[in-house]
Amino acid sequence: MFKKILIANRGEIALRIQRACREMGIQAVVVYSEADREAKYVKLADEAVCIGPPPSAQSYLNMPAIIATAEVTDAEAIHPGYGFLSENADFAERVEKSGFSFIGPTPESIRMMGDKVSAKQAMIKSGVPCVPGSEGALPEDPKEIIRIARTIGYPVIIKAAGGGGGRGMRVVHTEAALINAVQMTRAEAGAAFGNPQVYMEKFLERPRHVEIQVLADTFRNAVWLGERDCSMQRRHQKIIEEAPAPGIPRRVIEKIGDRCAAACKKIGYRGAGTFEFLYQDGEFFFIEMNTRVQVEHPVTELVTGIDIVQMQIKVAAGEKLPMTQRSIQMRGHAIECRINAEDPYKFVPSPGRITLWHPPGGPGVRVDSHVYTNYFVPPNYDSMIGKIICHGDTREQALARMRTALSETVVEGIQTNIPLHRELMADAKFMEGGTSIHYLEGWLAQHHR
Ligand code: MV4
Repeated sequence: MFKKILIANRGEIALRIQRACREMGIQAVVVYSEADREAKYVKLADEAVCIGPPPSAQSYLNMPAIIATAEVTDAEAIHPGYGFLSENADFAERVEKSGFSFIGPTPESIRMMGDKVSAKQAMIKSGVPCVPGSEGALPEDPKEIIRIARTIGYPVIIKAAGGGGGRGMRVVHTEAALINAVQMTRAEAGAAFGNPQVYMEKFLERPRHVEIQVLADTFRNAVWLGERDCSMQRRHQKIIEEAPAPGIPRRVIEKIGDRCAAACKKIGYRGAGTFEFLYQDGEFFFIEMNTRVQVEHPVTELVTGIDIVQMQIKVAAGEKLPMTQRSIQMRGHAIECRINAEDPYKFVPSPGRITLWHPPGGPGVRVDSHVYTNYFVPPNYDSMIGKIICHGDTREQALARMRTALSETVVEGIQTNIPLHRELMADAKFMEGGTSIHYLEGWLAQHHR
């Protein structure tokens, strides 16, 4: 096992990774920007090195500074967390070429999944069901494109191969609008991602976003750890996630989970990963794969009892996965509310000093946060300041615990989205379960315009 790991991230995930290290007896080195000097995880780390000014381009995205820090501190591995360099194949490659272990998949896997066309082709080959669409990238010939769209049937969606997470997409309802939409998406994709390739899919009108968590080791063992429903989102920013996904038959989930684990074995995947699906009318359709630990991993940890970050570290160190699929049992229900420093209804960021931080507690309540009373939320990064995750025997109990947790939570000095969460936890449709990816935006238009 590694003796020392460098954490190339900030905020709550930097603290989360540090806790995994501590439990495993591993020394933790953190890198931080000038804006994060007073962060708790910086004070708690075994070693901390300032790598640059507040803008991420000069700190958390500064590959030479991060790799140089690993060298001078004698770290053996680098954990990238989520965001920043976590899905950058070139970074993973440079880390490994410099003699360190990258705590994540191989650069080849990251590259394959970063290109949404090659990701989808790999999934089709591995038996994972995908949204009906073009076989690979769209050809140049407009006649061919029109023919493909007729075969799929309107509405269709044009997506950039280099996009993902909602960037570089266009919905097309009629043949008259098709060619222009393809050209526009190509031009934008070329400028934004340096890759003008686009592909076409049937546009699903009211899907849910349900994802499967996987873990794989370097011996071609792979398991899936259940699903998460992440449909409650606004502008591709998730705000509530839960496990299991309400109302989906277990046999349907089991079939898709087994396909995901089989795909990992087939492509030689290593580490933690997430298969993103759209779920509509009882069917799963693969859209993308994320090759990092995700913000919402705690809901899976609470229902499986498996520490996903520790597993990432173990398999990166060349250890075998300690569990088999049969040994994994799902227990109860977990819900996560992301706490953001922002106006709860206008979503304008609200950085500044937190004058009072009073987190919730009690049975089945977990708080993953790096903030404290007198902490200054810097304006330079994502507005998420923490997560409240509640577990219960049933969804109703998890929800009741979340309502209590939110009622106990006090954050003063900045605005947060806690009032929004309090309303949603008492919303009849949310309480019923199974709302689509469009629910929150419709709800906001109705309740807060
Ligand atoms: C789709 C879709 C409907 N049909 N693909 C948006 C983010 C990216 N991961 C894929 N996305 C979508 N792809 C087809 N064929 C609708 C979305 C989508 C969405 C997906 C997941 C979560 C939130 C979303 C919000 C708007 C659109």
